Amino acid sequence: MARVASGTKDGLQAGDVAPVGSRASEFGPGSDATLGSLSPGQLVEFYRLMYASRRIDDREILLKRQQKTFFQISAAGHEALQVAAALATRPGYDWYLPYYRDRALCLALGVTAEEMLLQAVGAEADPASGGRQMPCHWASPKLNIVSTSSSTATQVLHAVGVAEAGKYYSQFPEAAEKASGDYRAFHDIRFHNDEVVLACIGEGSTSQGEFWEALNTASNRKLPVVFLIEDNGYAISVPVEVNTPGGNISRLAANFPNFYFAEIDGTDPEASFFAMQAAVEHCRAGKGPAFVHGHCVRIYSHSLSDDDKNYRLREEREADAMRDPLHTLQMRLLRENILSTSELNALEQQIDEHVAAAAVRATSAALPAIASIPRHVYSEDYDPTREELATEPQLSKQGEEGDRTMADLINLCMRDEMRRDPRILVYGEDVADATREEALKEVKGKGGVFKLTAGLQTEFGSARVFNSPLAEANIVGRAVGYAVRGLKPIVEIQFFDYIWPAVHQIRNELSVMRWRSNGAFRSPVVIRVPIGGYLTGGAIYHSQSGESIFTHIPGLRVVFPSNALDANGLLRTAIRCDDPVLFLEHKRLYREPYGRAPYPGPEYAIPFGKAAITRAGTDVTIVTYGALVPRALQAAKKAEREHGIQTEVIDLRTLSPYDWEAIAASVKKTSRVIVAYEDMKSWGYGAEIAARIADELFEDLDAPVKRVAAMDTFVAYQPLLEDAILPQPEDLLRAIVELRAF
Ligand SMILES: Cc1ncc(C[n+]2csc(CCOP(=O)(O)OP(=O)(O)O)c2C)c(N)n1
Ligand SMILES: [Mg+2]
Repeated sequence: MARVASGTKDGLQAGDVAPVGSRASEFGPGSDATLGSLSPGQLVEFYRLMYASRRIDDREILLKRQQKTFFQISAAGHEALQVAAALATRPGYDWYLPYYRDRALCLALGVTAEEMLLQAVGAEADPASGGRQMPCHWASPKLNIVSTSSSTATQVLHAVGVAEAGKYYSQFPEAAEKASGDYRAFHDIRFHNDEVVLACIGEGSTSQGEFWEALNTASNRKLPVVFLIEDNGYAISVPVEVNTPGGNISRLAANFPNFYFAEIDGTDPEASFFAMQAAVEHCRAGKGPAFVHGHCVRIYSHSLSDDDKNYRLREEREADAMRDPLHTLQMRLLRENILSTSELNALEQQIDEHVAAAAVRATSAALPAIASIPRHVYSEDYDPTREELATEPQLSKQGEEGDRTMADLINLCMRDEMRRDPRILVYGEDVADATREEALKEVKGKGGVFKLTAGLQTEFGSARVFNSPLAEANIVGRAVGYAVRGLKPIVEIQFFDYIWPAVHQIRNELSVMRWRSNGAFRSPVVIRVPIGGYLTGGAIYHSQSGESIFTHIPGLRVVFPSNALDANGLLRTAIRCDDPVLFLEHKRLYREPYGRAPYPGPEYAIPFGKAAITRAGTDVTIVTYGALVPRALQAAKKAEREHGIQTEVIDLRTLSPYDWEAIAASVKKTSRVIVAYEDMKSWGYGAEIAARIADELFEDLDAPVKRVAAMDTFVAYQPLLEDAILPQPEDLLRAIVELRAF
């Protein structure tokens, strides 16, 4: 008979719970199981891990009742499936994107009881988050457990990106080499050609679009991702039939190409282990992803904040209790004389004592210092605002280059950076020259709807520049996965108007990855987004602004250049830095005669947070950015010509961080200030700037702070309406004159 799982273990111990056997000995070379059944030693190993997981849950529940912890969610009923998933994979070699119910999985991978309880009490030494995340929000760089959030289903897209990153390094091993001077200095790359990624999710969460977006790409690209569906029949109080038409997720997923599928009793260690093992083998062999659907039970309520007696019948709860995998395995160990009662008691007692001791240590551990709160909002290693980053443009000697548009200089920046850094890849909707490469022998190629990525696929190949599915969360979620493994995705959202499906990933994942993992994981992605109106017919869905939604997100840098040279220099800083950057490109400025510049060479960079004084003046200050910069200049010229008013125009260039010193210096000089922005006036970006000026520069003001912005409505198609809705130079001129009169 075939032997089980030989030669796949790397000797890591499963957690620190009672050393009765170890995964290395029981599941490694020389294990004595036969295919389809686990050996007595392996069953004991399962029990040891499952029992320890349950006891940690119970200890946490006790601590919560004693008000020493603040939230509790358990793995009770899922333990067999989770332990099977851990034992069929290799921690520190394979990659893990678990969810909040995966205590037994993480315990079996090597997270210790004490580490779990440190998180539950919110201790400084909590290795997953330093007291920032709820219990069971896993992260372990050593074990390759990527930091997880509370959001349901976001993690499966990360898993896809993590798997793609592994394939990318296998194809381009030179990309894994360390480099200095940019973000690469801070990312150590590990990869294996046959690594597998495990993505876990509850059955309710499979309703999320992000789940289907992940299956799409994993299937299309034949990625080594095992999707483990932990189906306990409920999403809090909502039963499976509400989330899954027909009540069975396997039936719905069954037609995705390239998958290995298994539907099993997730309370049965053997069924779970052998399904997981076959799934992992399918993935390791490069045949594609796998879908393991395990039917579990939920022994406790959804969390300690829920009481399932309010919505489940007693018979149903009792039927679940009869299938409790911990009790059924315990009975089996006794019935089959694998352990005697006294051996079982000794094993359990040892674990009980171990967990109790861990709880004593965790509850007396130091708490995080208040002063530590801002740490890891942004990179502590690479400061993109530092003055030394600034360089002078290197104009070509012959001077034959001529002036280039903003679109040209953004494209050339990506080209130059891709030449120097093999970790950069570019994807999004329509960004490739042509997905069907053979077409490029005869046609010019697309290269983006605004042609910003034109020629990049042709120069760098389809592995580095490619089209994504038409799914914005897919674009950003995968990028998070790429970036946590040290790659640098530059992704394009085709229009700002369609960024909204990706906002969940941007707000809850991309921007907070570093802070929530206390610096252990980072996702420094560059998201390029064409934004704004003044298009004459752009209408509601091609004219939107909305930058303040994103400047309101800690952890995210927001850049908004107004001219070709700034776009080139700021994009370079965005690419080289170690923070996620939202790079907003005004569509109307892409090919305007205003702001064109010669190619500044491949090293031109501008630090973040440094405004440009685009026009000096003494009477009134306009603080602005983007397409309002040329409009403000027009108004300023007219104000001088017609009214003799000297207006200073400040182009912020980056919105988060922004250059407060430049604003303050100008306001102190002019004592009159207009904050001008293209977005709707109420709640817009300028509201914060205006509030801060009123707060900190009150003494310097001779007039109220004025905002010039769009009407509080949508942008209409008819140009007459569009003109009236968006702020125009005449509006600015009127405001300048009004302010001067104070
Ligand atoms: C995007 C999102 N929506 C809602 C929630 C609140 N929520 C947390 S868990 C949960 C139910 C998840 O059920 P399921 O996927 O079946 O996993 P289970 O908890 O049953 O293991 C809900 C609605 C959330 N965390 N994230
Ligand atoms: Mg569920």
